[in-house]
Amino acid sequence: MFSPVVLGALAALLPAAVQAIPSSAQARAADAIANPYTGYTIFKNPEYVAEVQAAVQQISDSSLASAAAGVEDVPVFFWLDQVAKVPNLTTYLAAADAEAKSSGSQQLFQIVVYDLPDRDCAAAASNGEFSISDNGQTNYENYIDQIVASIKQYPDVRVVAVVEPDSMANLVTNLSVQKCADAESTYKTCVAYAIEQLATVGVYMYLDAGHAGWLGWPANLSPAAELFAQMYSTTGSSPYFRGLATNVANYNSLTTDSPDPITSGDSNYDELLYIEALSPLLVDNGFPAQFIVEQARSGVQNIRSAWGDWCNVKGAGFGLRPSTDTPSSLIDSIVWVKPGGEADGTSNSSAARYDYHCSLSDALQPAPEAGTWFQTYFEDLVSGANPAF
Ligand code: RCB
Repeated sequence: MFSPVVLGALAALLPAAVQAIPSSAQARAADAIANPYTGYTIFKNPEYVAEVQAAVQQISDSSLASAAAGVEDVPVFFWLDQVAKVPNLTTYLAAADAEAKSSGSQQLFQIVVYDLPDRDCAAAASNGEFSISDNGQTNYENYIDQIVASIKQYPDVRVVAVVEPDSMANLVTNLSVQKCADAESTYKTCVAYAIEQLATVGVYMYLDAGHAGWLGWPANLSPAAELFAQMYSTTGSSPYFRGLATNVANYNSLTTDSPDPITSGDSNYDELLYIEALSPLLVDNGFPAQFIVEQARSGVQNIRSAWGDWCNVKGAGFGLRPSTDTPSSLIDSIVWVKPGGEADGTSNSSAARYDYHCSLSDALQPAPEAGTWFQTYFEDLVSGANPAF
């Protein structure tokens, strides 16, 4: 261990942004330039564990049931998709803190910050609880403040967050959709608020960056890099804003030798190629981003009719397990963000949040509301798991 004097001398060498870390996070400041996953055990999201346990009980085939039970051991992010879930976060952080104290191994908890007003502006299935026209920005700031207050109570539990899936990607490609154009400035203000506030309690953040088949198209790369770098600089270039998350809730492979036919025309046909293409553009714009990559449902490829299909895709299987053993130094970890088995959206065309993608021929039907348990889909993910459970 370094003495305080040596630490002080080291601190003088750190960039101003690192030195500017607020007091509650100071103890961990020296770690902020390293992979946040290194040296930590991921505390499993108790809600997903409970969902999987209940699902296993419903499976009569004993070999499928025992394979399904293996899913319980995989750490999956906790989605804070409503402000009412923040008290659960506090409960889980308390449990993680207790686990760290009893086991002696440092614990890390993974969350998704996902409650922007007019959320999911180009689709319907995941519309959220806040709207811009009805106090949305204030409600969102209150939501963030509650998360910050919760995390502040457990300074020894490290928190990693995926920030606002789809939000920035929609601002890159969907400003022709009125709801997205109307939300542009609010999204930026709210996401900046989230990043600045979560940095004060030492949360390591990865802003969502869509996937290879969205922002990885060559024409989308530069505008995406500029937007991400703008978010980085306007929020103070904090070391806690570690980088970007890709493939969240999507199905792309991390690497492949045989590109899926739907990727035809995009030289960035897998997530690693997308990251390697985006990274230098980010660096040119002043954002030395690191990445995490979702692989929860990427075990089976060549199952989609079009790359833009994202809802309950039939034939999907659980994919690579979370690991810091990754194919690139740009990638901090392979992660499971989407709780596989929870639906992406309902196929009921009369539901308020119906999105036509959920009735396409490559979508499993009938499907329940987004976020609710979809037992047959879960069982298919287990059957198709690659690697197998
Ligand atoms: C979201 O949907 C799709 O990407 C690109 O244009 C092309 N070419 C849902 O809304 C994503 O794949 C578009 O620029 C350009 O040369 C969320 O609810 C799809 O994933 C690009 O914008 C050139 O041949 C859901 O949570 C995304 C488009 C050429 C999320 O997905 C959708 O955009 C892409 O085509 C061809 C989960 O990931 C949003 O509009 C489609 O291939 C295409």
